Amino acid sequence: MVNAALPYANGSLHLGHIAGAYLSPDIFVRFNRMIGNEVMFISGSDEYGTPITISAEKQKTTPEEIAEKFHREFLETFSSMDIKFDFFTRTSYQEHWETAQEIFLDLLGKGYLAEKPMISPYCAKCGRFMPDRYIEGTCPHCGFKQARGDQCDECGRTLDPQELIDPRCVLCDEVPEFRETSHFFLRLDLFQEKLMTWLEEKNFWRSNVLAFTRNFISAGLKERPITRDLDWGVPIPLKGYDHKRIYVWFEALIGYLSGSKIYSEKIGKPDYWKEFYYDGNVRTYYFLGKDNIPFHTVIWPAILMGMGGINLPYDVPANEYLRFKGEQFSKSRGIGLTVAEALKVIPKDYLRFYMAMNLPETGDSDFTLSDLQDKVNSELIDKFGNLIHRVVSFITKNQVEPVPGIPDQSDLKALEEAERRFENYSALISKVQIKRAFYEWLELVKFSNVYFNDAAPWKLIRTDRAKCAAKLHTALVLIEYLDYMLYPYCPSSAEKVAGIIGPDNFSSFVSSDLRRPEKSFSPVATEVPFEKLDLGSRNENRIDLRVAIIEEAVMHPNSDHLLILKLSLGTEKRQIVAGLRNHYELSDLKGKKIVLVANLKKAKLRGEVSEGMLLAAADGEKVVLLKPDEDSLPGDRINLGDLPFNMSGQLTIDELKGFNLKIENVDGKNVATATVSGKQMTMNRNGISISTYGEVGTGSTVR
Ligand code: B3M
Ligand code: ZN
Repeated sequence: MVNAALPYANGSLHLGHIAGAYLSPDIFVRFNRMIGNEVMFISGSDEYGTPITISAEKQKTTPEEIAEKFHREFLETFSSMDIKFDFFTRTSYQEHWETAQEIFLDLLGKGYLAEKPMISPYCAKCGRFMPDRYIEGTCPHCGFKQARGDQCDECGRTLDPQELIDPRCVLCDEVPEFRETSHFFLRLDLFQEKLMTWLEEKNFWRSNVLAFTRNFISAGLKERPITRDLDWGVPIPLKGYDHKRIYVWFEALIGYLSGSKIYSEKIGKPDYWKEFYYDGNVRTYYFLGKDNIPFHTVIWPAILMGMGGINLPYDVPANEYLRFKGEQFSKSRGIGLTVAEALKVIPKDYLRFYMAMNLPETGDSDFTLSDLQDKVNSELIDKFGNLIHRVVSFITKNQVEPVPGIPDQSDLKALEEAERRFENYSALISKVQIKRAFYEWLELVKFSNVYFNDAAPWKLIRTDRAKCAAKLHTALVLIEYLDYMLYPYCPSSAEKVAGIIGPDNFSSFVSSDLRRPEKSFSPVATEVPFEKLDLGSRNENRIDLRVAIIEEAVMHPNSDHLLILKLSLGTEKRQIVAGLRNHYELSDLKGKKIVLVANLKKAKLRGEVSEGMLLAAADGEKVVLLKPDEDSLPGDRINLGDLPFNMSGQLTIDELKGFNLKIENVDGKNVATATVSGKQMTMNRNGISISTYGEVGTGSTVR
């Protein structure tokens, strides 16, 4: 049973998600099926919880819309990467609600849930209890003004809404009261002993997972609230709890179970899921990023123990983080690539190949486009692709039929080495050491190149045709081993190679097949199986330019020439501080579309947060805002020439100045330009250049 963490349906998946929780299980599942094991592979959209409701608010839409949009997008994203679940469920399915509610009542009936009073923020104007996240105020630790009731995004500390200074309701700005309300708690404390005993058998777990879990439990398990004041979530199956819902981190975990039930129904075997959850011989794996560890090694096992008689997690191989040039992937801060953005320039199997070689299994790892290009070209293409090309083109050019002969020393050594590498590889993947297993493949690729060079068929062809045919046959057997080992990592490339060296399909493969020296091949002439990767000139466009719309403009309280502007970037809200007071009336700014540098380091100007900088042209006396084209929408990306923003993270003001932004006259029109790698490029949205609101002299600087 293989489960992968249910991603929140509130944002696009980026390569950090894939390397963190989804590529490894796909490789693990493909491998297990290849050697004949029976697997069920489940994941799905996690649609509830405040991440979705907050996104909905920001985008002035509904949580349903957000969840629907990203659930669809996830299905496309995973299939675009050949990540194939048996079923990708979603927590808004009725069957999921029912399963979660059954378990809730089961645990309640067994005394594993307790109802207790709790102090919660109540907003008189909104007329209801507010979730912690909906209370904003000044952080008592760092003074950040937009701290939230559950966590301060500035200093990262978890908070209780009562700690906030000047707390306000984010929806209506009212000061909340703190009233008593009642919630259900999971009695985690009752499972302390059983969990500690269960952990004793987990000495094969990854050390960071085991250490984190042991610390978490030995710190003493307390009862944990599992209901919240929310309208968006799975309803509580009891009377009198209208504005309350089951907490996302209780019901989402149940999504694995409900997903396997729905899948079993879909394939017409309604009880199939029971074979995976009640048969003690079945191993259950949970793949996730490290921030989800305690939910899967403490909370979920406790729920399962409470249910009784159902399989507990066998292994929870959590990965660490993938970083992009040293910074953690983050969509909102424009660091790293979404899957869709990466696939625009890199074929899926090259992404899978590089991420598999670079999996953050025991520590964070770095992802850079140049390293990807080097590794793919040197390991996959030059070594493996080239070997196939040389062997197959020699056979087809010389019309030699590769047939097994009497193996000599080097042939026996070759078959023995292939078997040895395959066994190591199998043992490593079975222990979920996906990256290390891949290096066994790389070693066998190198060995196979040496074998072919030493065999020197181009000499044998003249002196001993039979021996030549035998050498070529052994070379093809080596390539077949390599292709089977590659299949879990790069399935579509492996299938392509299977088509070149001789028709085969991977679903029927069992390792004993490889010891079929009588195996016949029918290689077909082909161009080199893989195209070299050339990501072109290094894209040095490090400016994340976006269209933004000014929703609000007010005077800065502590300055006479600064303004505070509240912007919308479509899915995001930003506040910036701008020195426009002497150039624009406030009323003239509201509703204006502007050009924003979105990846500037966050700054504080006279005590007010500024997340980014708007661009305007200045020619001495006038300051005129840059003007995106009529059809542009907030959030649209603005490129420099044909160079999109290269997702390389944040920029300082000085680095921005280095791009020498200025107004140039292009085809009779004054437009905004920037200099990248020595070339002057026009700012444009889909080819439409960026002009200015009103006249300004050619050569004016833009800042
Ligand atoms: N959605 C957190 C996350 O997306 C949460 C995982 C649920 S797994 C049941 O990282
Ligand atoms: Zn309110």
